[in-house]
Amino acid sequence: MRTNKIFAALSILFLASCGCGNGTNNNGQGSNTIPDNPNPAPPAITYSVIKAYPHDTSSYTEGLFWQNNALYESTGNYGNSQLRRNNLLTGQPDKMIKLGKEFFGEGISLINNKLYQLTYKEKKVFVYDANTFSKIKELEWTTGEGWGMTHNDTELIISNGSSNLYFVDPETFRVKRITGVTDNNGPLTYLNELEYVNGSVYANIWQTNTIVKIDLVTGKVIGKMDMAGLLDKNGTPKPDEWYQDGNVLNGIAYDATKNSFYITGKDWPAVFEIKLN
Ligand SMILES: [Ca+2]
Repeated sequence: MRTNKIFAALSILFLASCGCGNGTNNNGQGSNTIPDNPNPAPPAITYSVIKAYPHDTSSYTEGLFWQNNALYESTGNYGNSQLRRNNLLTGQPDKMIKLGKEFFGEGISLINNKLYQLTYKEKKVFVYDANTFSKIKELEWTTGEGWGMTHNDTELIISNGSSNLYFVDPETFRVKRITGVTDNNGPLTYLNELEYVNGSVYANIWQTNTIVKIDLVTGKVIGKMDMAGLLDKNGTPKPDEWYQDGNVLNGIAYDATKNSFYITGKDWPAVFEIKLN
């Protein structure tokens, strides 16, 4: 018995000295130590609004990009999902097709003269001829939901509501690699509409007024754009309830010729041309 008591006493001493109990912080550092922040908050990216263009207020924007002097748009909601090629000046499409009412349109991208359109929960990806909008084939997206899409030189880049970006072979739709996106608070979820520009991806964060710039090598957020009040400041104010109904910021397109971005949201009355400062 004496041996056991000594052993128990030594055990308590050991636990107290090594700090193995539940009261110790996880990084093994003393509670009075303030560690250097290895991942500071990303810097703000400021912008200037150049011009406002009309946007169809029945377009629940889920995908947006600029190419061939037109604004390509995918819209969501069951029964009102479309693929559109819009005239920037009028907001109206010169080409448009409607999806079946059982499909909710999501991200779009154009690569190798083919247009790809994700669907939200239906796991279908529609592939169209970029000129005629005639459907070439259907593919499957089974890695969660379909949210945003853009592309680099050879790969489609897809978001699904998580903190990951998926790099996908356009022909096979196989996921080639995954990049986890983090900011100073850790993994950044709800990455939504995407836009690839010169090695970075800009992403809308769902249900916020924030667009982040992501370094695709590290997955780190390297800049943050605060788009709060964009409609209000530019003459089309909306009450808070309107945004709470889901009409949130969502839609980033990049026009390399002008070095401008076009920014809109779900059912918004305007598309804003902005330039980064
Ligand atoms: Ca986009």
